[in-house]
Amino acid sequence: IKNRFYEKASKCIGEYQKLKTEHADKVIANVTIGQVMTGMKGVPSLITDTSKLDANTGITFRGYSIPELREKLPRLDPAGEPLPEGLYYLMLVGEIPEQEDVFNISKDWSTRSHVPQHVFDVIDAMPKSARPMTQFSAAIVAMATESVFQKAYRSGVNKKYYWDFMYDDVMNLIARLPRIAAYIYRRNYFKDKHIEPDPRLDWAGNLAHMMGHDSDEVKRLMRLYMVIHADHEGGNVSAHTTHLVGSALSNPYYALGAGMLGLAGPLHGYANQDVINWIFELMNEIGSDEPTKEQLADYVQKTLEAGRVVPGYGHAVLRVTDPRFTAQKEFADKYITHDKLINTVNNLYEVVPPILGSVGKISNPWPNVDAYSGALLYHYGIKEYSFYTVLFGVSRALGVLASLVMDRLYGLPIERPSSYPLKWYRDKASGE
Ligand code: AMX
Repeated sequence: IKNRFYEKASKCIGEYQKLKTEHADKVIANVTIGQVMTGMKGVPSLITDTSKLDANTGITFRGYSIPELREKLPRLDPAGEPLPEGLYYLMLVGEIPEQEDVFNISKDWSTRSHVPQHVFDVIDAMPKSARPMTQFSAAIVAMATESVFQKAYRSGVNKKYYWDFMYDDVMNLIARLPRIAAYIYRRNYFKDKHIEPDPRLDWAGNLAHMMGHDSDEVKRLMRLYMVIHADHEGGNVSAHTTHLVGSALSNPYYALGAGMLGLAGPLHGYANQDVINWIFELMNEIGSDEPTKEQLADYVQKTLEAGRVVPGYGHAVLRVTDPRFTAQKEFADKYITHDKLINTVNNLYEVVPPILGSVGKISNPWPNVDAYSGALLYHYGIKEYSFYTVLFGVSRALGVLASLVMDRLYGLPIERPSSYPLKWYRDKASGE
């Protein structure tokens, strides 16, 4: 895969250089004060090849939508879900892999999956009350002792080989994340009764196994979960942070650690636990685990009146129901017959959008990925929802780290946009 990646991606180095030198003055967009004041939305300023988000059709990975990926990517069992190893290959190389390529990545990651003892020691040094994302990001940063990229840089390696060392770091890091995540899970919720990896299992299957959820059903869900959360183009907080920190030539352990801390925020990845928390809060307040649509509507209104957001709804780019939500709903419709939490999530899908739509200022009233994921995990017995963002993080690493290898191959520079005092914008607005 490394050779195939280089063969394909190195062709783009010339293209990048040509754009940089021959077309540097070409204007591609105007920036408005509105864009600056609303989080730089829609300002084209990043290069990300792994995936692209369209406001009206959702995410595509190298041109393939989620339904297409669920059909085309290799899987273990014809009726099952695709293996995330295949998605990683697609993001990196740009082609749908063969079954053999995917098994090779599984084997490669399995051989690279040993986590150094000091990383577990760092986790164990924290109180169990430390949030799982605090433990997860600290463990990732602690693993920077292993960085071959950092060693190579310090020994003076030529910059044209950076990508090669980055590639190895990234493969090691991805291989070890399931072990770290499962360790935190078993530490926090199962009294430190840890489970060793099974080298015969695939990457996502092994994560479910090490968490102590060994059924085929959970492994199937975990594969779907790891595929749909892997990437969402370059501008979201976790992807952009990883890219930005990497642009200073920080090692990928630092870059991903920083990205994960961004993912931990409630407007981003924390929303997946917030949704479940909010649903239990509403069931508790209403006094029923099967609230009616009227009761749900009242509670949504109450949430808005309290100046809170309705978690799992809205998006910075999307203007339709998130296809990642739809993929999970289809999964639930296929495999789950009656579950009160899932029923409530489905009822909220009917109730919430018209209410948010009527507020006026909310750009997108439709559900995002986080509106469904927690209910599925909960149904299959992964009930510790304060852990859910870690699962999002394990998956998100696939996309942001594939991009980081490409960043170093293209030789992207340190990122450094300009900032001005508020007065400067005020002066611009009044034409001064
Ligand atoms: N509930 C209530 N209000 C909402 C809302 C929601 N679900 N979504 C947006 N709004 C509000 C915003 O808070 C903002 O209010 P303000 O003007 O008073 O500050 C206003 O509507 C305009 O915001 P926007 O342009 O529609 O959205 P945005 O691009 O600024 O933010 C997002 C996008 C996702 C942060 C926002 O929709 C939100 O907070 N959603 C709930 C949290 C959530 O589900 N996050 C997960 C997103 C997916 C992910 O990254 N995992």
